[in-house]
Amino acid sequence: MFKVLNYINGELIEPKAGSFLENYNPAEGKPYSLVPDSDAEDVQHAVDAASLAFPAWSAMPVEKRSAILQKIADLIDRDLDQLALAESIDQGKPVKLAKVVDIPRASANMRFFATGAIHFSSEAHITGQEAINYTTRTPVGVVGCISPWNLPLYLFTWKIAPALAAGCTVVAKPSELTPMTAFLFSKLCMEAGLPNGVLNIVHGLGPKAGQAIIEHPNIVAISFTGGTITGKKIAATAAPMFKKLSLELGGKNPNIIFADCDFEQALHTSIQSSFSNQGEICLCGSRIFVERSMYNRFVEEFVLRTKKLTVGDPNDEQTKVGALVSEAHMKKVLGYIELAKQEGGTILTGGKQVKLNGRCADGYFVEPTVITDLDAFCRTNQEEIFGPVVTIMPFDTEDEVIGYANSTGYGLSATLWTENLKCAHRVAAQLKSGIIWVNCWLFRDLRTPFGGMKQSGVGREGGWEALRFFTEAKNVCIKI
Ligand code: TXE
Repeated sequence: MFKVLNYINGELIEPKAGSFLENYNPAEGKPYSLVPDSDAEDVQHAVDAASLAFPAWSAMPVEKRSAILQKIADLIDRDLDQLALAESIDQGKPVKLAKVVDIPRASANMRFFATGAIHFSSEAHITGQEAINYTTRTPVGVVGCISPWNLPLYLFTWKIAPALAAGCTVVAKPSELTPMTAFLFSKLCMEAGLPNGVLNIVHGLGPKAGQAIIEHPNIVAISFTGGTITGKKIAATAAPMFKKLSLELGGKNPNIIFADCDFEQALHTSIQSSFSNQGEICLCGSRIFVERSMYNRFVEEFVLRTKKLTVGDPNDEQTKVGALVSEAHMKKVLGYIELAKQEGGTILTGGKQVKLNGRCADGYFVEPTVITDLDAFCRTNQEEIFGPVVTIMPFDTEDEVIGYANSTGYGLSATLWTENLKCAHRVAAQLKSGIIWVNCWLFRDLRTPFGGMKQSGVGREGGWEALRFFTEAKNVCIKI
């Protein structure tokens, strides 16, 4: 079977212990490749390589660093079709989605931070007639980047691009469930002439290879995206070691629809924000709140359109909903649908596993599911499901819906639909979420800070925030 390899010190190599895990194609429910089951020894090798590479990479003129990273972006664009297919086979998403979202956003990440670093500047503060302060920002050193399985190359590059652009060297671990695009990416790095040891990709399990990265004393900063429970473990290990931490965790995002909205636009986008990538995006709006005067109309249309979404083979152009990432995850999602029933929910459409024919007969497909008649505080509406499952609830007043929206432990994103400008500003100001989208969803400007409040994480990624995270500030104060 095809073997994914680690990328350490510029070479593609097997893990030292020679052990591999099976990598599944979730649309077929079968293993299709092997992925290294790396351990602390492999991580040590990667840290050694990254430490050795750090002085030259951090001292390299930023324009030269930038040119290498931009070359990688060009190569991602060149290999768009191959990367999109690989991402789909690993993750279960429709190839078409990977082609228009995941892979283009991955090359955009590389290009944005590569060029951003050229314009990154530090500050000076003049203290009246008394002193001049200037701040230097230098790359922190060897950093760890750990990424999840839902948007594999997109989130992998989201972490490593600012780190590399800032002048850090990196030990990275993609999710063991979706290693293929990171493996292909390592080949692109070699082709682009990235110096040996600057980026090291160690594949393997979270509690083994991932934990070894978190615990390693020479890794001084950790950027992690994944589940909130994993985030807690990482913080518990890294905080007492005084590592810099950026944690981008789960969400249970409200999608608030006021009766004065542009109905068609709200409906169309809400279908996307509910079911894109099988609902496996931390920014999906999984709790829809609709103003009561429009509730019945919205629910009726929403269910009609949900029923039209084709669940199918990710290779098929018509497919809108592909496979969930793993059998375990599918069981978790189906378990939440059962919980919703026990809590008194009504399943208006969906609710079951989908059995397809042909090559996808054993795949992990779940019907897009719409649930009503639940209150905002039940477990179904408080816990992250991370699948093609949404609940819809009515509300009467602004204060009431703000209360519902803010009632979970999460605070990643929120979406608002209204044509009333004052209402939009008023409600946005009161929502406890890191991003509020008004009359849109998943719109991205890479210059903006990105991250969550409450249990959705700490730190902000994106723009200068990310470049700052990977640098250390020093202030020099000169008395005049
Ligand atoms: O992710 P994990 P899981 C949510 C979603 C999902 C839940 C759990 O609700 O159902 O999290 O998903 C690595 N030290 N999100 O368990 O484990 C792991 O190998 C270091 C939201 O599959 O958090 C992988 O590379 N690393 C999310 C990465 O962490 C460890 C996206 C994420 O996996 C580790 C994914 C450890 N001890 C899931 N344990 C989002 N915010 O987008 C695991 N890992």
